[in-house]
Amino acid sequence: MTMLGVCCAVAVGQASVAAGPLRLWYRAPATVAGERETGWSWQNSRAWSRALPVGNGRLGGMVFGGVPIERVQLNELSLWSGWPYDADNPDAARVLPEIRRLLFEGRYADAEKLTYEKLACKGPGSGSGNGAKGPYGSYETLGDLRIAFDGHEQFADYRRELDLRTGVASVSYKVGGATFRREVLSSAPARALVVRLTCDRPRSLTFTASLSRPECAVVGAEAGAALVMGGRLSEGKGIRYAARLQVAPQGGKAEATEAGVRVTGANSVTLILTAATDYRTSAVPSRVARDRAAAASARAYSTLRNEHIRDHQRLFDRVDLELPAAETATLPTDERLAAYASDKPDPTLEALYFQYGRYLLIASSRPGGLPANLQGIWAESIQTPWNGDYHHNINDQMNYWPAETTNLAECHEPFLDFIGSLVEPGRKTAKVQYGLNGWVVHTISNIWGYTSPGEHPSWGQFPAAGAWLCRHIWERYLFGGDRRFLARAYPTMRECARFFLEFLVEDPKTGVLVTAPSNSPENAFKTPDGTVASVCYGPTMDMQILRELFGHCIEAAGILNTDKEFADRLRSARNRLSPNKIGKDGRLQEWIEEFEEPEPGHRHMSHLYGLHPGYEITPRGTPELARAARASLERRLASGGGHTGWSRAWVVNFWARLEDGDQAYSNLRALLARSTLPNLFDNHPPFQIDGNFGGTAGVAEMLLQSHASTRQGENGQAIPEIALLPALPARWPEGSVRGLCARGGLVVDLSWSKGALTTARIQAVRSATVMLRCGKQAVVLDMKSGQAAVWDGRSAPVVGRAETGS
Ligand code: FUC
Repeated sequence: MTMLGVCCAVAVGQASVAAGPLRLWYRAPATVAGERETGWSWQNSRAWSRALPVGNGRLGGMVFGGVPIERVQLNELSLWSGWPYDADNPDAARVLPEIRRLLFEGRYADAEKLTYEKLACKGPGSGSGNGAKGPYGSYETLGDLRIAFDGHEQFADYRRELDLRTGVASVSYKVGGATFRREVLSSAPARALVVRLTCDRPRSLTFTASLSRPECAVVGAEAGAALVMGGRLSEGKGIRYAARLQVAPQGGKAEATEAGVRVTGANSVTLILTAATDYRTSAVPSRVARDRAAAASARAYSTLRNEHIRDHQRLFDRVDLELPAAETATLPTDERLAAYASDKPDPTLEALYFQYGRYLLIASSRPGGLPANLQGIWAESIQTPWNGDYHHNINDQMNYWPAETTNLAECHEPFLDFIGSLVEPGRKTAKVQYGLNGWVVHTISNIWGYTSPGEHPSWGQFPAAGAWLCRHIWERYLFGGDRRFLARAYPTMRECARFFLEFLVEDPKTGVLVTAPSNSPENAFKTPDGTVASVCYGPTMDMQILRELFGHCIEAAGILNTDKEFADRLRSARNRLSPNKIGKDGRLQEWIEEFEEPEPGHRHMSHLYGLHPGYEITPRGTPELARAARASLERRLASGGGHTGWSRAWVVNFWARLEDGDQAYSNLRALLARSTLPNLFDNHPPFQIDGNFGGTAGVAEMLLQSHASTRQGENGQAIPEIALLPALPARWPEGSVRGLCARGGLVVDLSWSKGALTTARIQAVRSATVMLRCGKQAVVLDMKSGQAAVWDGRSAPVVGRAETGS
């Protein structure tokens, strides 16, 4: 190992060769003959799974590219039915000791029965994922913009695409020798969705544009070729919303009636769509939509387009990934995916999928907004599957796995804000449900501050959810190093830890501290008397999560120079938490006892949390546990695990952390081949966006890791380890990546050839001492803020002043 100082200037920012085309494209519109639109259904239509998403973090559009009728299905991220309601159960705290006694006596079925009767939420909860008409509510479609073109029944030379580099969806086709072109974008700076229609033959654009929604919608026409749609959800008790369409033709005429805006004989047309709700604001939605439309309409389309692209590229262009091209790379995306599923290699499709996850995060999660939900911001019907809510037992956390590592820290913010917003309702839930201080949230939340347990304890009694969410605060701090952010967010972590200090209870048999009652998401076990139960105490995942939360709080208190006594209490509780256990068969145990599993291939692999996203199990730091985690993973997969999209994506991350690139790769392949829809949306089924984000995170994890540390020197100082290409698969012998982020404030560019690192460039945004690791080689670098290092994985690295820009 070598310790290096500054010796020269190092050029950075020139690692990547030209990037491959980052486009999804198709030869046919996203329509399926004879299929009815869903309106209310839990499923998305097949056509919708072919449409292409645009979004500005708030306003989403699914572009079908239809001819003669274009349909852009619309969403606004705060458009939820339901309302805030008190679901905390006043009976719960009283029965808590009894439930615990039953659990500790091994009477799991009885404990579960009592939990169902007395500890579950009051009222309908999430309505088993059918909450649209109840208080829990559902994320809902905003409706549809339709553009019906006159005389376009016959068309030729059709193509539609989504360009990930610009965030512009486009459609082109010919009718009778004239070429028609559409572009659709959702602009963050303009806060509007914009459709641009052109034709190379003058006065050829004649169409009717209309707005509709399956329910709760009144549509009216206004002067200036505008349509306004609005209403109030939940039978007049819920949210108010408005959408506005403003149509500006160049040449020709436009006139609005309730049936739509009729445009005749235009040369080109710009349609501006804006929307707003009164969620947490007193502003009137129709006025907000009108003001935004007025501001956007005052700008030329070319200006709107340029501003949108600049804004999008500021985020998107931070990362490039180059992988070997394949023959099928030139095919339309649906055909390419089909070829891939029939075993054709296509690494650039994997790179496209990686970048698509980044695209989707940029389009669905922007500062000031709500976080990306189960479907990001794209949902076709009134009753979105699982209410399109926030599930905190894997799903919304997975949404944000790629945020920091793939250089999109800003996109993490809505999630961090959302976590903070749970503290107040969660404090009440802690008091009512358990009679305790601090705050708690369970498996699910809506936008109304729902923190109570779910209606079925088998999945809904997961009190460690908030502690899992808190790791995102700590991760933000590790990547960003912003002490002020930590000071602001620390109380959320501390109050969460406070709850657990009080909630933890001693297992009378062993004296360890455990959570009770809880579940190991959403798995079941066979109790000693043969019945199947889910409610348990001290599941491995809870213990891993709490070791982490307490550790992070202790560190944060040290950094902020506060709460010394509290940190001491956390330290002693942490040491008493039930440890990871390895079962007789060599697997990591999921529960405190070695139970038989009725479903050994269960999609959740919660006890592997310590391997990923946690840090406590690493191949070099805890080899025995890493072997046990591997054995658990192998058994899960051999029994059919990884069958939902997000589950498969998690498996990619597990293998990456186990530094097995080929296994990570074959599961990435399975994710694309078996759990991906024609528009590259993840297919749970149905569509659920977590798998997209988990897949993107998995690819980043294969190329760069920064969660582990090595102890060095006489006093065993922990040095963060930056692992370069820790899980590079044989199928990616050549390649390069630019702009990935490592904890500690490092930005990393890598290129490799014949499966070996050729150059790594590491820029330090903050001063840091780190160990670079590549295979068996390791060097310690002492880097100052603004410096860069170049290393080939063999010789001594060169550290110098970073010369950014090539
Ligand atoms: C979790 C998972 C399900 C689904 C739901 C939205 O509860 O167990 O598979 O993803 O969230």
